[in-house]
Amino acid sequence: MAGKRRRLLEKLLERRSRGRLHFTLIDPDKTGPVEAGEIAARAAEAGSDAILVGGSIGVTFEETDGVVKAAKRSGLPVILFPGGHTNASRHADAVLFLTVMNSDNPYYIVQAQILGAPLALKLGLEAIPTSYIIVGYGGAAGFVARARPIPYEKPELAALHALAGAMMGGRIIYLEAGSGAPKPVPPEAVAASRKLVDAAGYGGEVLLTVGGGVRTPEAARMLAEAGADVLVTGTLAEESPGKLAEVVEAFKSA
Ligand code: 1GP
Repeated sequence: MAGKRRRLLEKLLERRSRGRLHFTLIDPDKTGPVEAGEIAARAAEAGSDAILVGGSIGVTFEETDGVVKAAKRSGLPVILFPGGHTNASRHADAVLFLTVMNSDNPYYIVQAQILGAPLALKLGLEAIPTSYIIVGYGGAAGFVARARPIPYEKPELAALHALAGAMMGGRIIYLEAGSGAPKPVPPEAVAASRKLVDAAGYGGEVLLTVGGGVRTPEAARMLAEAGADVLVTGTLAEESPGKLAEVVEAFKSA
């Protein structure tokens, strides 16, 4: 039985049982509320299932609040994707309560969570346990979180992180290439993670999520075929909004 604390997660898992999901990421440091509202509306039209709000650098409370409120008007659930414990807003539905599995810095492994927990409680945010795994390029997220990114050509290492993430209670297992990555997480890393997580019996309980550098329907299709449950795109909605629907469709229909 889904408790109050797991409302959105249960809804997403239930929706996943009927088909793959797509999330659109908006960074409040780069995008103001007006544009965020437009992006979220376009994302809803394109078939996105949720809006993620967050960024690695320079995001203020006010910016987060403004973007979350604007994104809510799309009717989609809005989930915080925090770069640190201060990225919070009471207007969001939930927060990816994430640990950076391959960080060297205790702040990103457990301290941000300890400092963020009372904020999530006070603001009434559902905390979705998330195992965040940075692969290859890593972008600002990888640099700021002091990750040791998993090499592109080592899918078995990504899979071990994914399995450990599921065993540690992660419900979103998030393979991240970094925003603007020159190439996405390799499908081999997704496939190896899918195989191991399923073999260990976590299949229906976790959402294997992948993001960073996905710009084409072909890339989206390959990640779907490799076994991803959720695709996240950010840059696409800002830079080539016309392509967003195509990418979402390719991912969902593969
Ligand atoms: C979400 O960081 C990504 O996982 C977003 O990446 O901006 O490259 O789509 P893009």
